[in-house]
Amino acid sequence: MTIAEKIIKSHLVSGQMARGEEIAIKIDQTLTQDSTGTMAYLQFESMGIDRVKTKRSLAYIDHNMLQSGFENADDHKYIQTVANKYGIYFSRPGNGICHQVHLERFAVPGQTLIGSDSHTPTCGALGMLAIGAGGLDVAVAMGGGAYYLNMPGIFNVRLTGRLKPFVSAKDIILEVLRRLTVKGGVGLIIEYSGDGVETLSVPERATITNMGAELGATTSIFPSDNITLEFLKAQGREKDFTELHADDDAGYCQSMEIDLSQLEPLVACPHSPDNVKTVSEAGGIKADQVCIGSCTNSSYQDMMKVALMLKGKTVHPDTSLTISPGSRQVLKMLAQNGALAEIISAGARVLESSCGPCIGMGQAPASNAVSLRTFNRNFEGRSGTKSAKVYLVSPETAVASAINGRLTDPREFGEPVAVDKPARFYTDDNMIIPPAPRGSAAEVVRGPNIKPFPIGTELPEALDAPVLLKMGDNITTDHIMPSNAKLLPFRSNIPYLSDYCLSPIDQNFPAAAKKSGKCILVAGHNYGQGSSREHAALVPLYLGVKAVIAKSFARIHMANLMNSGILPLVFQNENDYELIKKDDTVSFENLRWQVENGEVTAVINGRTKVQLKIEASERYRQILLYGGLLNYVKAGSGK
Ligand code: MIC
Ligand code: SF4
Repeated sequence: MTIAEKIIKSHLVSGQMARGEEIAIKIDQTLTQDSTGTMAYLQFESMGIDRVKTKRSLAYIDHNMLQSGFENADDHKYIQTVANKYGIYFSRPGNGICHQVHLERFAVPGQTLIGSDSHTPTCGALGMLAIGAGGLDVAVAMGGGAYYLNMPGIFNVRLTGRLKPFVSAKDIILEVLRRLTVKGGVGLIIEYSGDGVETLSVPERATITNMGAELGATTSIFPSDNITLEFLKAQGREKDFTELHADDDAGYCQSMEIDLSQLEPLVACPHSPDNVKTVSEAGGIKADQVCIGSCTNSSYQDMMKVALMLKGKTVHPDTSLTISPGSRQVLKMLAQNGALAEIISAGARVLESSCGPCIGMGQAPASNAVSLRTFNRNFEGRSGTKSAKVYLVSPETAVASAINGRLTDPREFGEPVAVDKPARFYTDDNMIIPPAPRGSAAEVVRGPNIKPFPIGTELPEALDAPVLLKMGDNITTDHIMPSNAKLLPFRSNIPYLSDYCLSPIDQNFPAAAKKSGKCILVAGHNYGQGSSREHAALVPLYLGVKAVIAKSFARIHMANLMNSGILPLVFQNENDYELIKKDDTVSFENLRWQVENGEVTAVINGRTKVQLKIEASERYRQILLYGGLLNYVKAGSGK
């Protein structure tokens, strides 16, 4: 068996472990962050369960850190008090980015984790089966419900050789993205093996598993070996260690090999993480801004490399350099050993340990600016500036470029820097607040920004609605429900967000949808890639979107649509995409029966028939009949 199969087998609640079959697995741990957490906890509360039933559940505050009004602070208070009441550990603002802190302090090899954030697979670096999901799926798991997914294929990436100086883990995952594209991982778990694995530290492995999300993969996973043990020991957690390897005769659905010694520094060019070139091919583009941090590249080792490269240098006068260490553990260690002083002396702008510029919470670049970032997503407009061009690079490339003021191959930089793995990390969990003991009185505080969320209604027998938008391939959840410093404070306020839904594609869509009261969306391939935000389903639900007809869907978004009771319909014949135009009327008859059977006929303008299908299990088709997962669970079907 592969590593992933071993973990799935030991957690299997129902189903056959055959590729594509629906399986249900028991979840050991959950995590939420604040921008998806408020919805997840509101949904959890509405399920009427008195305490979480997982081994460990964590609520992090790391996204909405700019408190420019009362809204974010209200959300923090709500999450802190709800966590306290229901048995959830609370990681305070300032303690760090959820994935980095979870890797340091909580991830356990061989266990399962789901998180309401698409980069939850980061903890796969420690041999954990870690999956990103919508908030409602996480709420159900907190309540002790299993997590349902289609058994993925297991794709083997064999790493051989050793990285050359100035080439780093980021370049490995950019190479995987170059080869597989942002759709290449759909329906797959990416499992790493080969002697190259032993040359990579846990934080390096985490950069790779983190950005596996950009492949559309269900998750990515590394073996749990001596390197894992060493890391856990240094975190004072050796008791959490179990060894995990694939069997020699493990069967993979596909495989590919990467010789690490052949790699060179790479860059993902605008506006997609798979638009990968070598740094030298991309040329010496002028860099207006360089941002180092995010859940992809903000570990102690990354930051130490950055500090050593910056030592004695000054940032180029035309370039702004920001640095956000991934956790308080990292920041404190940099402060203690003097590295922070080097970073400050070089002229970097040091931000707090949080997502920051990665989710457009500050540091929006200037008009038409080029921003080089060590992050994982460079979708258009995500930085907060629509005309900005974001390039994704390694920390080494980022520093070399910040000093030169233009995209620079770090191998031109001078002597390579070496960072030792710390024998002992600074481990003080005093910013993690344990929940109130069972049975004690605990009050949940709800500020005025916390608004009720929409709930779907039973699927009707017949439906007709206009097509208000026709879109192309690879529409991201950043298009569907944009996030930036102005909108993130309203993640608990669906009515407010609804005025911005799909606005990067058509500014008039929200008003048109409200006027029409019901509508249908049409899209190409990979609709809903990117973030796990269920706002990209809840807001359309609020606006009356009844169905999305697409060539294909991204995994988490499709689950979020179904959980909200919105039909995700796939063309049986891709070319039929041409038969539907904006403003056409689409009608369905006998809809409940058709959805139950997974095949749906749509009639366009009362004339043309288009054959569609629902690529989901029988259980999900039932959920659609109920008008969403919450109704289904409340009806007693949801275990
Ligand atoms: C992201 O990177 O897009 C986010 C913000 O972390 C999201 C979650 C969200 O939209 O709140 C994610 O990746 O799931
Ligand atoms: Fe935060 Fe960015 Fe990571 Fe999302 S991708 S969790 S916004 S650091």
